[in-house]
Amino acid sequence: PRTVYLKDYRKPDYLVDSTRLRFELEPNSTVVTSSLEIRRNPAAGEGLPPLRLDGVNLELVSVGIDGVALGVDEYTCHDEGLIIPVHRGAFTLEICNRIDPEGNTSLEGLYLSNGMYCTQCEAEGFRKITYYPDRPDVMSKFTTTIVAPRDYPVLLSNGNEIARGEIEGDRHFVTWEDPFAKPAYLFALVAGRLEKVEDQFTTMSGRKVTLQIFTEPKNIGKCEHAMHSLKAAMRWDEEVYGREYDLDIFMIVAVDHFNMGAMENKGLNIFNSACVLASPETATDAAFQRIESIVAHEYFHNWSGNRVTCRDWFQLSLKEGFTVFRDAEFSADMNSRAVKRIEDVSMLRTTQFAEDAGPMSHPVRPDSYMEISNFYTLTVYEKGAEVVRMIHTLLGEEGFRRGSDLYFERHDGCAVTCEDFVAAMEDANGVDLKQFRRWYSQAGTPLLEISDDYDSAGERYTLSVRQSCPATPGQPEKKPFHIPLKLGLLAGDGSELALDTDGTRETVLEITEAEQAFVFEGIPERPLPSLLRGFSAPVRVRYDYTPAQLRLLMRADSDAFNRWDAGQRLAFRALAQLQQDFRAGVELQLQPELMEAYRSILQQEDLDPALVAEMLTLPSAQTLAEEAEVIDAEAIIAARNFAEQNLAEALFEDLLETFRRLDHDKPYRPLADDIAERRLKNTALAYLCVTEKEEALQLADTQFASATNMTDSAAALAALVNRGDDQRAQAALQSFYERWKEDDQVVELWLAVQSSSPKRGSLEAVRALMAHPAFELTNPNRVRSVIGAFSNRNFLQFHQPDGSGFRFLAEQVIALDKLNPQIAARLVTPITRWKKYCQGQQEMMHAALQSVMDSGQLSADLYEVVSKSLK
Ligand code: HT7
Ligand code: ZN
Repeated sequence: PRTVYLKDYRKPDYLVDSTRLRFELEPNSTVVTSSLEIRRNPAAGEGLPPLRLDGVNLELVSVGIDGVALGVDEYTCHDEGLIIPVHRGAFTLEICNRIDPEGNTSLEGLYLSNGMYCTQCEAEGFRKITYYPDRPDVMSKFTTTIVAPRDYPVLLSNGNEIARGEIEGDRHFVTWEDPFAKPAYLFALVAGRLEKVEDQFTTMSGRKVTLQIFTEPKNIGKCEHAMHSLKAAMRWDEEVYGREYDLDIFMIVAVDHFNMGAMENKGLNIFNSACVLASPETATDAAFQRIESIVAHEYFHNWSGNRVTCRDWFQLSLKEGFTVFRDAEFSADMNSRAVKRIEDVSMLRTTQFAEDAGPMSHPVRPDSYMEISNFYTLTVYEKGAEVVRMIHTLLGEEGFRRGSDLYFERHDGCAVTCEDFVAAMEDANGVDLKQFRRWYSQAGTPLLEISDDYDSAGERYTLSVRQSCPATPGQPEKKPFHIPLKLGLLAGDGSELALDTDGTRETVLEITEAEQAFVFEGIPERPLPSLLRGFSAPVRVRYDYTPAQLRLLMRADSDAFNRWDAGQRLAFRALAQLQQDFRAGVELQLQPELMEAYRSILQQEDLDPALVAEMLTLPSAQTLAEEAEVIDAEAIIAARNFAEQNLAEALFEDLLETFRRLDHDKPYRPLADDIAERRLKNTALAYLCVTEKEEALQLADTQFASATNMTDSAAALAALVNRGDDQRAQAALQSFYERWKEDDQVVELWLAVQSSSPKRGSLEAVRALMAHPAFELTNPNRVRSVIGAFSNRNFLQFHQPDGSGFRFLAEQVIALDKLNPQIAARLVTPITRWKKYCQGQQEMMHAALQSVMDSGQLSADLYEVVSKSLK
């Protein structure tokens, strides 16, 4: 596969003013007819170069210009598209081609999911539908006619319905017109036997918008939460960003086969069923919250992505980073702000930091790619959102809003760059973000090494900061970043010291140099710094806290995020010591300070229970692996199990008390307070069951038998599967499956609970699950629930010392690549990190990865990831 470079970007030679499409749907031979009004792009230069259209896996039927058919020698058709000589500055191009939706297992372009036709065009899927300039800077007005047998009663596309009728025989048609010019990646089509729920939203200017959610009939009872989330998101975007919805109708469709979470097609969002369907009986609190945030995310794209789109795919973070930031703020406003931040940062530190330190490390705005689908990454999305958050921190709420207003006003209807976004922020606020732009171009996670000095005679406190950033592929040297470091200073009694004569108690230091010192005057005692509050920048911070200082921060910091973070630091240290002792063959012992710190968390009844739950949770094995210089999987597992076991034993009575206090019968509501209580109760239950005491397992049994919502039911199931005897676990698994086998989302949960279980998710068990009728290699949700859960969340079983887990993953990736290259390229990630492992593991992982490379012709997706990781 060839590499595409950002530096090679050229404006499109031709523009497409209007796109008329007609689909005659048939499972194996859908006929697509297009009529494109094309003209030379005056901004692209002189002359009339040939027109180049993208097209992949298409059967060309005919090509015509202005009503005249072209002979086969009048154009060139090759594997990746069509080349047509041009003789006029403006013309209408007519193309007819055939496609095979049923044979399309890649889930890109037009495909069938359980008999329903649907599309996925981002990033480059439209070229699998018809020949077209498939690039985001070609924006066109689409009119789409869908013709299908009458037993596909629902026919949807973007925009507003403008015509429908019957066609001789048993067919009918519907025509849709989208008044907004859009790139082809936002095109969508759906056809099927679907039902809908409908509601209405009145926008801030008083327009009425029809809201519809379509699903297969059996799922129609699972749409209420998504509809509620959609209306909340629409209101929030009006209030916080002044953004109003622009069409008369907004539709969501749930599909079972989908490569990602959802897609923001104009006026017709398509969702992975798992990210939209929920009912209290079938979905956990985590699923409810995920749905709320994804529904909002896709809706927010209507402005940050659709009205203002990307010039090219290198700018992907322009829409994704900004939209993730917007959805995170929305979720924070709807739920607990601190807990949302903790969840997002833990995920970032574990997974994005690992990506940034691995073979696929790339800047938020990558410089090159072989396959763009590989760049829908944690870096582009999550780190991209952190970059936007830093701008927000530097400019403040109002300054940021001024910047976003200017950005939307300036670029409405255009395809633009990350540079345009930053420039709007600068221009609206009269600031210079020149150095800040390095966050877009330099990869890697910066490290801040912080030390301090206190001069008691002068009451002067000096904080010295040194920043560095490790080399990443293609970027050996890094220039200093512009880093906002939010901080406060605590007195010995935990109170917040004033940082200046105005009595300010929190400030944002702007770090711009490789080494820099900040002086605070009038500080009456040696302070304890609370650094990087709210995780104000995506960096690592090294500061030599004593355990007593960490305990003080845990107890007294006014910044809830840093209270949690102090606890994590304490746990990291204890776990690092345990790993070291394990390797040295020394008897393991848990530091009593950690035990006491955890006990005191449980006793703070005034804290948000969800925050208590987060604070009680030890860093995951994956997080410990990310933090380690060299990963020794065995030592990590031994240390973490030992710590968890000891905490559970020592705090048994406190945990029991917490569980009982929160174990009350309340009707289910997916609201923040109730979610928080369930979270703490189930965290306590999981700990209690770690002891495998009969008393604890009986609590899980009782909860499992009597739960009236999936959060409690799934938590009890996981406790029984992960702990205790086999008979009990099997009985729970069996009854759960019998009850829920008709429900796709619950079956996926059932599969994942087993494959991620250190105790029950052995490789043998995972292979057995793959042979279960519920497993389907062509369904990405099933693949993620079994193979993904095993290799990403079952640290113990995946890292078996004989390397069997790595070989299994390689084998599955090879098989999947033939069906769905995007999923194969994502799934292979765990074995691409081989360089960080200790020697034995490293060799086995490398061999597994090499076996993928040697297995024959790989897709471009998989080839890119594997070849870069083998280097
Ligand atoms: N913008 C959407 C991206 C997406 C996607 C990308 C590649 C392959 C399949 C895909 N499905 C959806 C999702 C989003 O960020 O909103
Ligand atoms: Zn998005």
